Amino acid sequence: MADPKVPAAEEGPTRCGTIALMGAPNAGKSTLLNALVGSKVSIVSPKPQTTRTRITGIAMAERAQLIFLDVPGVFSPKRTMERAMVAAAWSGAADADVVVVLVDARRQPDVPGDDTAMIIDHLKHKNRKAILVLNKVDLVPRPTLLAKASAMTQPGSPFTDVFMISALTGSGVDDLRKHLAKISPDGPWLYPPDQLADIQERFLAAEITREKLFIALHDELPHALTVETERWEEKKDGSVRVEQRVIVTRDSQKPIILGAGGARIKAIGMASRKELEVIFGRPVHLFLQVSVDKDWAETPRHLRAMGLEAPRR
Ligand SMILES: Nc1nc2c(ncn2[C@@H]2O[C@H](COP(=O)(O)OP(=O)(O)OP(=O)(O)O)[C@@H](O)[C@H]2O)c(=O)[nH]1
Ligand SMILES: [Mg+2]
Repeated sequence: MADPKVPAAEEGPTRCGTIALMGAPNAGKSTLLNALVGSKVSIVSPKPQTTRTRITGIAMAERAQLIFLDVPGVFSPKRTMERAMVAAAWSGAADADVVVVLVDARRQPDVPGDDTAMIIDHLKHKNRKAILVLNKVDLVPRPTLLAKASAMTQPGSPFTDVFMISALTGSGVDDLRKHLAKISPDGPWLYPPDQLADIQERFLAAEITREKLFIALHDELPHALTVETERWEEKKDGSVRVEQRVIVTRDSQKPIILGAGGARIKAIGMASRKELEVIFGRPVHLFLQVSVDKDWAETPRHLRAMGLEAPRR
């Protein structure tokens, strides 16, 4: 039987909008995506540059289907993978009907050339309007927020509206979703109305393990690794056997990830498995291997596994 909460397309006119969630690294874009969709679709960590490719999450708001593109943060890229990440962020903006610029409200007033300023300059250059969303309001006193909102929406800014939210607590997220539904263009839904994401299971499973690694490891190590799902085997008993490889760039990084007697990789694997069982709703047998490939972040095959296009030289 159809879920009564899920609207049906034949009941009346429909709207469909694609919304890019842009912002500096660590602004809270993936936390916001998950809050808007109401489900864990994109990984989150306290480290900047967690999201490496475009992640699509879908939400229904009344008669509108909202297709959210969570993209990597915008920063000045140096390495090949970083350039591919920032290119994915700009292409998200190009493909969207609406651009939301998420700003960590604790951020100091605009320093020219910083990551958010780069996004604002890009929007101005493309003559595009956007919605400003000040995030992390749970950490900032209200007068500071108002001053920031006013400073960022002076004449000449690309912003048509300002929202103040906490993606973490959910404060203000409903109002933002309703507004986005209201301004979405008329059009048919592009996904079934009960679909929450457009991600392959194998990729999502690798992302969840990468999230646990990002949370457990420090300094540059998270940025030096990638995770790939190499085997995905459905078992007759309804469980799934997942084999993943963690690839690092240097021999010296391997023992850090393994930990004394393999304790760290075991804890990481257990945290990932537990979450995968919740996401996929069935038992998961997860096997992790660590190997070294100093060039993985420059190799098109590994970038593609992460959902990135290798940038042209
Ligand atoms: N206190 C507070 N923390 C938040 C809020 N939103 C996000 N965070 C935290 O900010 C950190 C970064 O969140 P992410 O959602 O990964 O940020 P992102 O913009 O997707 O980051 P990248 O993918 O690296 O570009 C995490 O530790 C979140 O828990 C918020 O509203 N309040
Ligand atoms: Mg992110």
